[in-house]
Amino acid sequence: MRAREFNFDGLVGPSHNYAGLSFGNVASFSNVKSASNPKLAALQGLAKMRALAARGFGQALLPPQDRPNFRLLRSIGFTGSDADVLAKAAREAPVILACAYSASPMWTANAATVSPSADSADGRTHFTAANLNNKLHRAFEHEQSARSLRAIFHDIDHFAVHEALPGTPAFGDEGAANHTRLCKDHGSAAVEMFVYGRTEFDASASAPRKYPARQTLEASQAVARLHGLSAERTVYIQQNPDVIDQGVFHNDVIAVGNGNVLFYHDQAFADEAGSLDTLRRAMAGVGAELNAIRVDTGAVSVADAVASYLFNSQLLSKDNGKMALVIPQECEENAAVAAYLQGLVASGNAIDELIHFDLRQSMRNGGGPACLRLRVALTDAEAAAMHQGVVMTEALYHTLVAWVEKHYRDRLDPSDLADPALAIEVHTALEDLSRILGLPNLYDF
Ligand code: SUG
Repeated sequence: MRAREFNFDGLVGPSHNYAGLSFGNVASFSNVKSASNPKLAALQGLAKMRALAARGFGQALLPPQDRPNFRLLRSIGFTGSDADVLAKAAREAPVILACAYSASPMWTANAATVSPSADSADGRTHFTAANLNNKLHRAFEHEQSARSLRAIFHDIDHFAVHEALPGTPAFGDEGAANHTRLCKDHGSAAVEMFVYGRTEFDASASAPRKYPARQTLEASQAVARLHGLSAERTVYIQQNPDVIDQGVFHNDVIAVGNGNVLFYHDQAFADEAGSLDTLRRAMAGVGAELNAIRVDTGAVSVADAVASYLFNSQLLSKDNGKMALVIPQECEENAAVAAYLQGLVASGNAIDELIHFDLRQSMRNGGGPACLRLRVALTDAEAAAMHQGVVMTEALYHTLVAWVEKHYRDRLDPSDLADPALAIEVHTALEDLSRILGLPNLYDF
């Protein structure tokens, strides 16, 4: 069946800030406590959505989440009015206050894992909200992620939204950031490739030593089971623990796939040859031939890949049968990466175009173009069955720009998180947003 891929970009929330919360994510750690610009961050994200929608790519958005998370703050003993809670948390536990305020749901590649109807046993599109249990500031996102997905994909004849896996280390799940579909075209059955960083119940398996491996094999297997994927079309690949220790905290920082193309760094996987071989054999079963575009360390080092986010790009299928690579501006500014990309586009292989965006505000927290989007391949009937108010149009773009201009600050310093007015501003903005998107029950407030 014909299907079209929609990218659901995370609309950056009004509390976007740099709190250095993600150990193992180089950018997050490097920019800790610098001032952020939430307004600019949201506008940069909207500009990307608008441009890709204007090009005819399926584009929609996922809304930001309510912040601060008062439930979290109250559950750990902060009491009194909202203002009291904020004042006490700012004084006694400023890092936890930053966690409660994080705008991290903007990185929707981590919202869920998605298996389109062509891949699942019951012919529905399946979503499993990711528990993100490796980081406190992300570990409570899944409740609203599941709620938002259910609000948008409410038709249970077409869609199934699963709750997050149990939030325990054995089931560390980071969603689509470690998941790729490889297929002939978006509407046909695909090989679903799950990349994991460690195995909970195999003490002999290798694992990173310095930074955490956020995704476990056990979590990937559980998601595949929930989605009713067939064993022959499901492949589990171990990420190279050494690159996790160099700042590759998700597979989408070192590899990206689309259609039959896997664009990857030669150090991405623990066993490169074995992984490709497994993929090739599984893909033969769906009548697709793997086009592996390998980037050698000699051309782009792991450090350059992490600094430029070359692989945290979007690979988008175009009508001419080729693909565009959507990259952050940092790729153009890195000499090795820029030279590599020139050669790639000239090579006559699948990627014939580069589209770059200034996403600096998100990048400074380790979030590039691919982090900012959740892919959902939908048939025409499924696309018609989802809530239409989140689909990016020129009109929605302008409405949201005006909404951002009205509600967002253009500077947030770490100390601003103690300002009780900020909590009220965020709340007011989200009330307004749920009306704009036509989703009155989007939030639990
Ligand atoms: O989980 N950064 C996010 C970036 C997520 C990127 N997503 C993908 N690669 N798909 C993370 O590390 C930083 C927040 C802070 O430090 O304030 C943060 O959460």
